[in-house]
Amino acid sequence: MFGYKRWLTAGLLLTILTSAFVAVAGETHVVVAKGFRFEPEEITIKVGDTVRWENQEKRQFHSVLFPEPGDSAADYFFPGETREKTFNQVGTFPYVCEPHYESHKMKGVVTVVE
Ligand SMILES: [Cu+2]
Repeated sequence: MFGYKRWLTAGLLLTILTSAFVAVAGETHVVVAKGFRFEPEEITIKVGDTVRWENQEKRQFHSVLFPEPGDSAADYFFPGETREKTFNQVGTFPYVCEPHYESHKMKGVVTVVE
């Protein structure tokens, strides 16, 4: 007779638990690429957070290159485009804009804490 109430309660609990899980899944932090700089150049985030690089130039491409296998030096992103990376380990992770490191010292660092 009250079966549906249990079902609704279960659904409500599931919704709450799912919301909690999403909340701990991590935040997204924006770093802007503009004027041959990353802004902010240094960012501190928590484990599980994501950094999203947004190219806000008028007509200049950039890249986000971490010194690790799998990152392509030629992965340029253009005005209006973004790149994202999720960090699941504590540490300090420097990166460069590969085509503009020599000429403009275009670089940044992501610090990941517990
Ligand atoms: Cu660049």
